[in-house]
Amino acid sequence: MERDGWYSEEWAGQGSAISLRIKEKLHDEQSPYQRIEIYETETFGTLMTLDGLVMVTDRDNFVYHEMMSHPALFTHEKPERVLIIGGGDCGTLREVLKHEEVRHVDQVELDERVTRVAERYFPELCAANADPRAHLHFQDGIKWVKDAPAGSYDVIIVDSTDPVGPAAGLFGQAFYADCLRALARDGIVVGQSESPLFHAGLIKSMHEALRGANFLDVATLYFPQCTYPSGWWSATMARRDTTLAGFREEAVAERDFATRYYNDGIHRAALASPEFLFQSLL
Ligand code: AG3
Repeated sequence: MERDGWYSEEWAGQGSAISLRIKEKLHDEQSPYQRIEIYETETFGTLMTLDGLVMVTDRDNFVYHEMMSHPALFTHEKPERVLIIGGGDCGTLREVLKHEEVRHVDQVELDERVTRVAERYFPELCAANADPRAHLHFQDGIKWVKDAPAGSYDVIIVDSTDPVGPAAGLFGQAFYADCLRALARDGIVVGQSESPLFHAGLIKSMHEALRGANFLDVATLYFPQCTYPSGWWSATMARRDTTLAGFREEAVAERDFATRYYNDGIHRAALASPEFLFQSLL
């Protein structure tokens, strides 16, 4: 919502909102799936919203995109084949492609317009799109995973919108069972899992659905995301055959690429569960 030079996303039932001061609106279109808007903010750079919900700002998207990719990729021993569901702004794809072990990435985004608009307004997030390892597909991710050959991915990243509308199926047990089948041995799925403060019930239901789909271990990563509901966000990982405890710490220390949020200490700290969630997730 735009009013008096401010863009606001209000959270029904939570009595709160995030507001950013806007310089100008740069783009507004209705795609076949959703309304895509781009604003130039005063202090957060460019902002993309989908159906009025904040997806990306220049200033803080690095936290989310790094936490959606590096913990899972540094936990897996050798992540070669990666699938990204959603992720149309390509920020997660860019982080994944920083890993030299990665040989092939399929990104399956429903709405091609999100990617085309991101290419124009977030060129730095799309900078790696021409990498020969990256394969962009514009279709339904749920169907893609259902049709994927068994054992065809090492890591599946679900970079989705909130669990409403077309994204709702990405949080359910049937989808996770398809992910389990599409993952190779020791494979990991990680999905954005909303706000620990506002949506603890969703995080709990994701844990149950992932365990119900036969994943051996499930763990949630917590991190700040100041432009998303409550300013506090999470990603939930699940692993087919082995535990999620431990990661390739030496590879993190010796990585030959830059990160701005993720490092080994953040990886360990992000896995620590706040007491109220720890109790409800047991
Ligand atoms: N994924 C969106 C997270 C949901 C944000 N929700 C909200 N603002 N109500 C973001 C895509 C980034 N690649």
